Amino acid sequence: MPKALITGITGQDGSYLAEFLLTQGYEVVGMVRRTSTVNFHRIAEIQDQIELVPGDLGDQISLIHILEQHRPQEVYNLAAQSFVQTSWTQPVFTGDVTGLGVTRLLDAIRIVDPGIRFYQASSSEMFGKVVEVPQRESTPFYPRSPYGVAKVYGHWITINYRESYGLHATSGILFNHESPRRGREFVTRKITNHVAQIKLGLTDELRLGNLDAQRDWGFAGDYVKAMWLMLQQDEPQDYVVATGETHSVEEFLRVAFEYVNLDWHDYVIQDPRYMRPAEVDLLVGDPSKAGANLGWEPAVSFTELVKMMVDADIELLKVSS
Ligand code: NAP
Ligand code: F7E
Repeated sequence: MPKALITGITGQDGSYLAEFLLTQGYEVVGMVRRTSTVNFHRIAEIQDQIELVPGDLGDQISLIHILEQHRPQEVYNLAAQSFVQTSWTQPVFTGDVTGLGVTRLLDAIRIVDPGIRFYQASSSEMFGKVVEVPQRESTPFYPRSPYGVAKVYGHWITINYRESYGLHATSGILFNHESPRRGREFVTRKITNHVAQIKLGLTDELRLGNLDAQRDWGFAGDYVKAMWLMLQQDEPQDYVVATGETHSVEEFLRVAFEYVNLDWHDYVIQDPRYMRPAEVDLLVGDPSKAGANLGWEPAVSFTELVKMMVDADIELLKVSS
């Protein structure tokens, strides 16, 4: 039975990837960091089918021990300080975990077993102030936040370990992907959570920042399959994973509110607290390489994604109220 280690298993993508790998017959080991309160809600349903081990991307000894003890054939590095806004208030921490953490893990692999196949969660935030539309694997990077800068470092150190030590190390340059398990601080989930609250009479306002930003939003459940496909290839290569469509925050708002027969103009307040020091205005990926080499394509459309998230948030609030 193949064995995979997932860092960031308690996050959105980690939980979907763990479920997917279980369906592929994998033994799944998840690295979790010590927290004062247990945060296993996303993996609660599969907790008895996976093994959770303590570790932290900031602590290289823990990474070496985990690899030595569990001997995975594949490592998926999904752990990161992943919230762009927080990266301005915690830029050094973000650089340490999201950037240097990749080196710690790659070097642990080099020391323990250089035959391990490695996946790095790179990001469309590396394209930032875009120099080409749509963005593809060859598009130059121009990150616009400490998070984006840290991801560029993680991306290049992955390439460097591949070229220096011959590791099967690849990066998926994933564009925004969302789901009912998305953290509530990200704009899509913030919107669908508030639409549900407003619909159920629990609040009457939604405070947001820049409504003009455009993103290429897909469904996380589709995107984790691309991660796995990348590690099944003989030759390690980097891939853009995206839908090829872009939509503004305002459009997301409109579709979400219209779905429950409300007009977003009646509830949304623009609040400078949610504006960013530097914005990424337009992201749209070209996933044709992933289509051609991996046979990957997204299954869930933009409108289906918005409706899925609104439905799930209404259901969640009904159950908890
Ligand atoms: P997420 O929900 O924020 O999950 C992040 C995970 O990283 C959590 O499990 C978190 O653990 C863990 N983590 C944070 N700091 C850690 C540390 N020092 N040591 C060990 N674990 C740590 O993120 P996501 O949306 O699933 O994204 C997964 C990865 O893809 C991230 O690297 C993200 O930057 C990247 N990415 C995401 C997107 C997207 O649109 N979702 C797009 C491109 C790239 P706790 O639960 O303990 O906090
Ligand atoms: O912002 C705007 C905000 O925080 C999207 C992460 O997964 O995807 C994610 O990063 C847009 C931005 O995601 C609010 O200014 C307006 O333009 O949902 P977000 P993100 O910054 O695109 C990439 C690919 C990653 O790699 C990251 O890890 O929405 N926006 N008003 C707002 N954003 C938030 N969060 N909150 C607002 O109130």
